[in-house]
Amino acid sequence: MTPNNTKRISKFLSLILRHSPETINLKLDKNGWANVSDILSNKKLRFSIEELKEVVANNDKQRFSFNEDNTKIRANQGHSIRSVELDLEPQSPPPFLYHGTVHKFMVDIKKNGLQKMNRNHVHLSKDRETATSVGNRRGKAIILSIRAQDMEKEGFKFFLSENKVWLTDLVPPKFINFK
Ligand code: HQG
Repeated sequence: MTPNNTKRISKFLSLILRHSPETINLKLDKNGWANVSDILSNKKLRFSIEELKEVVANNDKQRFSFNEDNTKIRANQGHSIRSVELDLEPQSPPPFLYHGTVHKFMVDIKKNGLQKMNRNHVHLSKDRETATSVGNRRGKAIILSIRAQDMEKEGFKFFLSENKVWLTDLVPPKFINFK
């Protein structure tokens, strides 16, 4: 498969598994799983099971997972569909986690903390490098460090997605080191 084809399928999967399954009349269960057969029979973008497996295996951020017998697939994180519940166990975070953002959001973040915005969680990275590439999607990255363990001590829950993105519901400003 060409890199272009791989990217097209990956973007299509993000669309239908994270945001708009209705685009192809796809049904997700409450944990975000879809039937592989329903995806393969869609009319918008045709690909084979072999191509789908290749995209999932080689995806740069490991965005998607199959169930044990490869009959179901879901996105590991990044959903905007409010009804999808990933059903992850809370995990203890490291002392610090990182979030890459850009200047234009800083006034709001200082006032309201990190919010989920359109997604189901605030996404945090375990290292500055990853946070930098997340922030750079939107301009010149500003990296915020988050006192994650202190948050946990105050009762905030953290989840680690299958592809190692840290997820939480809200980061109040008092846990963010702005400089
Ligand atoms: C910002 C990608 C104003 C926040 C990445 C971010 C990640 C606020 C944007 C994953 C705010 C939301 C998620 C507030 C947060 N006021 N702006 N109070 N709180 N923001 O895309 O973390 O390629 O939903 O800083 O790698 O950028 O899609 O979140 O800039 O893992 O797989 O609002 O998406 O992965 O943007 O990225 P997003 P994100 P994929």
